[in-house]
Amino acid sequence: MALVLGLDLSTQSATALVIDTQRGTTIARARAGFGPDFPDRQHPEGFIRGGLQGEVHADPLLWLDGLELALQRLAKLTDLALIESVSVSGQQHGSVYLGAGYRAALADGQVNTTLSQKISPVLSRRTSPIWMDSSTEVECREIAQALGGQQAVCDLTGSVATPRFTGPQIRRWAKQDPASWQRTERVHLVSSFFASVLAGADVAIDTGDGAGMNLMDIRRGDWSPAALAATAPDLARKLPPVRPGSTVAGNISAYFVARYGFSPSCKVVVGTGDNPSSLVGMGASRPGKVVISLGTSDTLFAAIEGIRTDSAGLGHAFGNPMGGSMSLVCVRNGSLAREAIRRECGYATWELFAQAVQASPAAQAAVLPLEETEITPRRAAGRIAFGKPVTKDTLARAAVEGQALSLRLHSRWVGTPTTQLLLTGGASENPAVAKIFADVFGAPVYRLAVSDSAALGAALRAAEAAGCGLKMADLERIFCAPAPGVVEPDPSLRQAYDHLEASLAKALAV
Ligand code: XUL
Repeated sequence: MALVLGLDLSTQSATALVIDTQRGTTIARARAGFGPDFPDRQHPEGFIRGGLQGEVHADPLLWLDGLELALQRLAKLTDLALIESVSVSGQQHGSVYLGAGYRAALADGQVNTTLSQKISPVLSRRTSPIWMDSSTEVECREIAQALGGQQAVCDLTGSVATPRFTGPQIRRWAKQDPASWQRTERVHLVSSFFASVLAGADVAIDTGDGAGMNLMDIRRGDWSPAALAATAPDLARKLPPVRPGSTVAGNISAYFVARYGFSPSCKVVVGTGDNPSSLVGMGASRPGKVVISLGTSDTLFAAIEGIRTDSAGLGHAFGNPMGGSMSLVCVRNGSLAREAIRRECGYATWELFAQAVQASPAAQAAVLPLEETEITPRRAAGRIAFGKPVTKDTLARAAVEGQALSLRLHSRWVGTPTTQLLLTGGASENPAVAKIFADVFGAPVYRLAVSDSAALGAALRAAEAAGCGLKMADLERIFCAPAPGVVEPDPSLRQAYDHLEASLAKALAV
């Protein structure tokens, strides 16, 4: 047996996935939902809405408690002493702020206090801004101005200054609360924070997640002194270093050995963001496949040769944890919007939703359901209808078609035709949704046999980096084989969807 563990700290849950690289099998999976498993904490969705000017934060102590619950559940399913290496996938852009004493808190191996009890006293900021936060328009403008305009920021960091990105978030807080900023000794991303917790010491940020900060020089794969200076005072000292995604950070900390029975020789590999991690977990870390992940946010991403950036400023270039770079398009109104439509239409289950979609005619009417302020395209909450009028009976189909068409339109800049689509995330299991994506993109849709691609990506990176003896290409072949049942596109719909995409572009005037 050669077991490795992948952890995914996402917006709504902590997932732990154990695979056996010798036998090529999944051994165990455990999850803790930040909302449902911790009702007393009163964050039913796992994050805190309704902050000032579009602030959306989360409680990092709840994340830590979620990790412990997922590990407790995992320990009932498999012997954690057999795990040889572990790595982390984390929701991107979210940041954790630590002050005096944080190194000792990370290293504290005592089991009489939990992780959240150890970390609570050393947080210099009680809550963590997350990717849903849109409060930093002003800071984005200031950063862009200091760096010579948005095009210059995009060329340097791979993205224009973007409200949810960590640099603008840091700037806003450093301006709001300079005293607490001064007391802050370390800023971590979600992925590097959890890798640090696991290792009991500061762990670097990888080039995949580091690129989601507007702070890293995308070509050099290291912090850009100019971007740091444009963001906040003293930032260089407060950030961990940047390292490639294949770096082994050290061994697991004494806490995890004593509390969960891990072996002291278990290796911790640097973490990465959930999208770069899914790129690996979907078997798409080399160019050729396009991945669409239908989760809280919907994202489209693909490994790319060289570096390409979106001059419209909506798409992003990130580091690929396996080397090179990846493109990313992120839509905020993903599963929460689909859920709102399902409730509004009165379909009690997703099966009924799927039946309604299948019963409506394709490529006629479409609507972009924006329950919240959207980032791609940048629009206030509301509905953008295009094509024929939408009725209550056609709304479910129209909404999914609208989402798919918007992703197609906003990923044109990537420049490579989609010949194979890999679909992941909760909604990808819905046959009606998968069929719409096949038809809209005009490409066959494959789904992965393992549903937790971000956690799987973390496990595969942990395996390769810690020397399991297999190369990533072999690991992908073994673990990322698509589930049986390809969903073929209907070529007769091609023209109708071309027209609908043109109508959407017109409605958005892009
Ligand atoms: C990507 C993004 C989201 C988060 C949460 O830029 O903001 O996909 O990573 O999943």
